[in-house]
Amino acid sequence: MLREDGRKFNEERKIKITKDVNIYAEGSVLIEVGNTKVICTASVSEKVPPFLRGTGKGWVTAEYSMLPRATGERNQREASKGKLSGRTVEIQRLIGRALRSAIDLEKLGERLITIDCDVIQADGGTRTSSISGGYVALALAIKKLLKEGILEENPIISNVAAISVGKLNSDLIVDLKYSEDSAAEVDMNVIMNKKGEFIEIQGTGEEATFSRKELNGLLDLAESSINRIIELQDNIINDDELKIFLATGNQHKIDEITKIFSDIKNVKILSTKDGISIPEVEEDRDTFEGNSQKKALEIAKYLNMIAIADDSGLCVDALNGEPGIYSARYSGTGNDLDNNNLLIKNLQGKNDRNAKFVSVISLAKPNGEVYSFRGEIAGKIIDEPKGNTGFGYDPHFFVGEFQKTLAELPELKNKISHRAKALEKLKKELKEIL
Ligand code: ITT
Repeated sequence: MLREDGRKFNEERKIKITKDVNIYAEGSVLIEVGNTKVICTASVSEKVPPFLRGTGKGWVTAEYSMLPRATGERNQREASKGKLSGRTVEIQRLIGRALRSAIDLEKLGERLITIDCDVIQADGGTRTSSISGGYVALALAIKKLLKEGILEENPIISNVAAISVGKLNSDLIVDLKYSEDSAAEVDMNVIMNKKGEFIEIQGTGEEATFSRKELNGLLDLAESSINRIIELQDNIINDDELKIFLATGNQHKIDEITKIFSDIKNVKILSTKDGISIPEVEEDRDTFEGNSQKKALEIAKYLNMIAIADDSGLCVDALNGEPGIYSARYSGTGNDLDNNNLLIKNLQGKNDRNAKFVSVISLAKPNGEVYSFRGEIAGKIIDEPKGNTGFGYDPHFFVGEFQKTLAELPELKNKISHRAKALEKLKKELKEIL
């Protein structure tokens, strides 16, 4: 069944959220759901309603209105009537309740956030669009308060989004435009959070009824659609984050580097774990620097995104610096256990066990600029493996200062390792480079 605008039953209209549409409000968006357009602003005030004064708790409230020509025929402004309609009061209470559930009011502290939702064009779903857009405005305002240090702790509990569902000509459909809404037998607004919990369901049969089975079907439609809206909300809220792709196929490196980077604000590390696939880069240079730069540059150009790569390895004194840049392929199988066995075999009868791990991290921009940072850690190779964390040669790499191998130092490794040291240097320069 195709609907009058060609959509499938489970397809919401095209949703576009444009942020920062108002230079004064702490958070603002224009949300467009098909032809429905709503401006949502979030305004922060240090004054709370009287019932909260002195409690340390904050409040989130909402106001809703429609511009006179938001509809096919001009509506008189409620201001000129001097009275809010019952519909307006009901809708703004709903928006306020929904958005309050997104926030830990204690953590917000004694301040008031007012979400104003002004419909500039209505084609059904204005209250649900106000909630989905209002949440983004609210989250942007909170982000600003955190950035300015006015809030120390993030009070957001969860995204909140809403969509309409209904029954039209006995079919269950999602996101009703006005013409569908006015003909629908059943009409329902569903508000949910990111945890998949319901905040409110308003469902009515209009001269019709609906079965339990249909109710379940409607909620399923709403849930899928809300999940998509929440993903969109997050993309908009976080799109000032600089995305850096971590060009490695080594899952351990991804874990270590992502952790070490996690304290940098406004940078999001993406990797193959985010479903982005990258081509294999041949490591044919004869230094860590050369291979590291090659990996970063090729992937930065391929993805048209800033990329970082790590080329690392173990250099053992008694083996003239081997396995070095060949560390991953030392035994030829690419398997950690085989590499370790070969290393210990080649060290038999040798007393000098001094070794170092080297990591060269390179950051490359798609325009070909590249920056490299080297980190090293000294240790000794022991014959018997110890510990079961980390990867590669870690169980044989004994760190004198801690009398343990790197595989026995899960927390500490990310502070003392060659990789951590190279990344610390990169972090210091990051602002300058970008
Ligand atoms: P990518 O090239 O895809 O990043 P890779 O594992 O092939 O992954 P390298 O070419 O840089 O990476 O080889 C690094 C090898 O050096 C790695 O496979 C280990 O054998 C060893 N190595 C590097 N860092 C290590 C660490 O922190 N602990 C243990 N072994 C490490």
